[in-house]
Amino acid sequence: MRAAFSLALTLAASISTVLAAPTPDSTLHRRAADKLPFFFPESVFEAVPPSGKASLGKISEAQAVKIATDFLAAKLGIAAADFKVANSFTDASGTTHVYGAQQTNGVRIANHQAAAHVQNGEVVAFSSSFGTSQHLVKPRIPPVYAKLTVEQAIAKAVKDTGIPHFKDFAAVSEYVNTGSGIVFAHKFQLRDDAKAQWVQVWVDASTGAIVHSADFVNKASYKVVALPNGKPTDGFTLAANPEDATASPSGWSTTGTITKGNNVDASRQLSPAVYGTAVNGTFDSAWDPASEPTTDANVQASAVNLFYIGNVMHDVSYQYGFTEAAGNFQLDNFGKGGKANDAVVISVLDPWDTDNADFATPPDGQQPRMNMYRFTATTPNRDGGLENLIPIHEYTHGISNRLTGGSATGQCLETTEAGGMGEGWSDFLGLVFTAKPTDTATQARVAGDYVINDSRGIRSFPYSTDFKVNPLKFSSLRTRPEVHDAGEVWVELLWEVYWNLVTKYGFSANLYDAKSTKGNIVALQLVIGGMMAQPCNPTFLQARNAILMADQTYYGGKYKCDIWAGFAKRGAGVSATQSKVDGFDVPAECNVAPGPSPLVSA
Ligand SMILES: *[C@@H]1O[C@H](CO)[C@@H](O)[C@H](O)[C@H]1NC(C)=O
Ligand SMILES: *[C@@H]1O[C@H](CO)[C@@H](O)[C@H](O)[C@H]1NC(C)=O
Ligand SMILES: [Ca+2]
Ligand SMILES: [Ca+2]
Ligand SMILES: [Zn+2]
Repeated sequence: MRAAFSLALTLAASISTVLAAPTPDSTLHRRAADKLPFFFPESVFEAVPPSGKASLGKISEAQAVKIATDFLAAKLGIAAADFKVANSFTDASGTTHVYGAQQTNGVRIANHQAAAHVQNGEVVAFSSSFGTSQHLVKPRIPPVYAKLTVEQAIAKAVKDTGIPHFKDFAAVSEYVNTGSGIVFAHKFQLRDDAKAQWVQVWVDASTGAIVHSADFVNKASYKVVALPNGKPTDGFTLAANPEDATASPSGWSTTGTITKGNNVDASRQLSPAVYGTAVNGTFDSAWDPASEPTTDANVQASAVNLFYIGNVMHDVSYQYGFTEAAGNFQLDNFGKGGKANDAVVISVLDPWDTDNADFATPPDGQQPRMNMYRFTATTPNRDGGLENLIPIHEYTHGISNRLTGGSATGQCLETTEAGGMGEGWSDFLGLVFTAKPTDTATQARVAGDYVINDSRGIRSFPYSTDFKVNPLKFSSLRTRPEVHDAGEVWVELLWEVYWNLVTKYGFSANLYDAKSTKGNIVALQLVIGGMMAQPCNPTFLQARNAILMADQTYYGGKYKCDIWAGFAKRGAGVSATQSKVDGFDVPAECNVAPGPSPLVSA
């Protein structure tokens, strides 16, 4: 379904946001920079001039692979059987790319890599890290002989590095060129999720020394409106190495140079597409508030910020159960279940609309699309992609749509109440992700105030547990048939629950730690857990009950009365009815301190 952020410009209250000063708090991960040996012989890369006799007939990929391997064997002075193809594919131009490595005695030499590229039946270019005239020394290749077993090598490497063995990857024995000769080695992986370290090592099978390594964790920094900040006017700061190794084991950017990766593909969709770019691992940006959003520098700032927000949403929601198997958004699922090939496409400053944003969520395995538009209330215009609550709102549509009724169907938030909650969850996560430790329950939290340059924002009321700031109750649904209007009611119900939990159990700035028992973390887990349990097209009261069920399954019912009290304060208590009659009561066992009605009407 397609869900829009929408401008509901019914402004009833005039309360300004009270924003806390930006805090230096960080939810980022830092990893020990272990310096492991790495050696890779210098590669040569050569174009091969066309012979002028190229066949124009179409050849099969298998034929192209044979042409490539025959060429490489001749060029590198090895038998064709001593080049082992690792993978090949044919691109849209009809060029077949063939990649592989040297092997001897049936054993691969890990860092003797070569590739050839075939078009019209001819090699047009090749590269190699061994065997050419520029690789002066032809190293002696020792026999296949291991003094140490794989187990002994693993034990030694774990002890030397302090990183646990990663058992999902079976050990393989390979030759490796160390720069001072070729050794026979055992190859395996070490991984420490908690510290976000994941390396592949080659251990000399005679000496037990680590002789070569590959670091799978990409290091990159992003100059963005770093969460929990919400607006470009809060400033752009460098989020250093924010990628979560559990949720994103191959990192965020596939190449490390553009805003395209396993979870998110963020570009301005011109032809060719304009991606945010990185130099030396830094996705820098120089946002200029005095220029239109479409200048090169401002498009870069937007693409980088949207790539960051989309990936944070992926990584954080993963901790709460929006995983591959649950139907999340990834290009590659690493064999962990669910359907792949559905990274979120983010259209930066999409030209087709203004003053809005939207997110289309097809079933698992099909790519969702987030369109971010320009807002036109000001000169220069403003970019929705820079007010973090807006892309968080949009991404959350993806989460709620996939999780409700299962990931195979995208038709479970269609009725007014269900669609309203869809909008509500989206604003709610926007508030949760931009919450600061100094926030208070009665503070007015506003959505969309930056993009329209109006401190009242785009909803009817600011969100607050104070009835004088936000008077909405369950029964308000009767007069709020539009989904965003209905959604505001749902946010208020959730916001009361959230603050009951935060007031009692505290606040954690680290949203990645889903096991924490701090109130905001518990609230997020209950809400996401509820999405998984609720029926297709739930009513408000059914969704409330699903949250109570999630409390039972995740926490053994620990927060039951905090949840009931929150819903009951705004009329969705025990005796609330489907015809939207308020009920301000909680179950008898939660009535520890009977007092006046909790409703203080404004
Ligand atoms: C990138 O790194 C190289 C090598 O360290 C350096 O020469 C270059 O100036 C750097 N570029 C930027 C933009 O930082
Ligand atoms: C935003 O609103 C303020 C206060 O109304 C006004 O002074 C300012 O010029 C506006 N900014 C833009 C860019 O329109
Ligand atoms: Ca998926
Ligand atoms: Ca669904
Ligand atoms: Zn929406």
